[in-house]
Amino acid sequence: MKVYGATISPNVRKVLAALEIKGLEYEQITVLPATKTPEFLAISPRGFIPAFGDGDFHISDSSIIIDYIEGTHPETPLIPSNLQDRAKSRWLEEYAGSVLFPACATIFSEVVLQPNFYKQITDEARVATAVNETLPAILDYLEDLSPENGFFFGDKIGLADISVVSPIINAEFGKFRIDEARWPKMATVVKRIKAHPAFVKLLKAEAKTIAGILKGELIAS
Ligand SMILES: N[C@@H](CCC(=O)N[C@@H](CS)C(=O)NCC(=O)O)C(=O)O
Repeated sequence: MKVYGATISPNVRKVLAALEIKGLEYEQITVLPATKTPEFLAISPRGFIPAFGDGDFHISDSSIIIDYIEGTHPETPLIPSNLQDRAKSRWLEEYAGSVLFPACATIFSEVVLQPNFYKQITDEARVATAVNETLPAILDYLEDLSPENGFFFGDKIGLADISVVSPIINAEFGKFRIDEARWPKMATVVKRIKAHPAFVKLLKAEAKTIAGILKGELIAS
């Protein structure tokens, strides 16, 4: 299996985490966001990362890729079998992708990419809105859903956990921290998910990429 994308992207990280948790072998091929070559557009028509290949089969979008992987490799399931938990897990993935990800991506882009990679001035007002207005409302909602122990749906890491943590990691690269006094369950579950061996491995590899970006180098992986 092949995953096309840059590891520092939250949506690519989601797919890599799913493969790591399932213990599957894969090849990661570096493709930057908004790549519009004919070859890449053929497998990801919007030029978005991640894209994915399994033999001759190609598809894009992290949710759809993980759904495919879950179907082809059902061992170590990432989605609960109980139908109501399954629906809630998918909802959290959707919420993380459509609401949490844009807020976290704003922080990452403005604080990390703009000054270090694009050599542009950080738009502090955009960052302040994300940190002081957008994210608190999101974290209030997620705090209510966060478990006291274990993961979002039981004692095994799954799709909801991967989906929620991946964008937060990017906000943290932009120096955002979850206030443990205000969102204690959320802060704890995020730490627990990041301590899973799959995330430990991925974040170790990403540390090099982030160090490169901070030095203004091209994204290496
Ligand atoms: N719903 C998509 C979103 C993918 C996405 O937004 N990818 C970003 C990088 S994190 C991208 O490739 N952006 C390119 C662009 O905006 O042109 C997924 O979950 O895979």
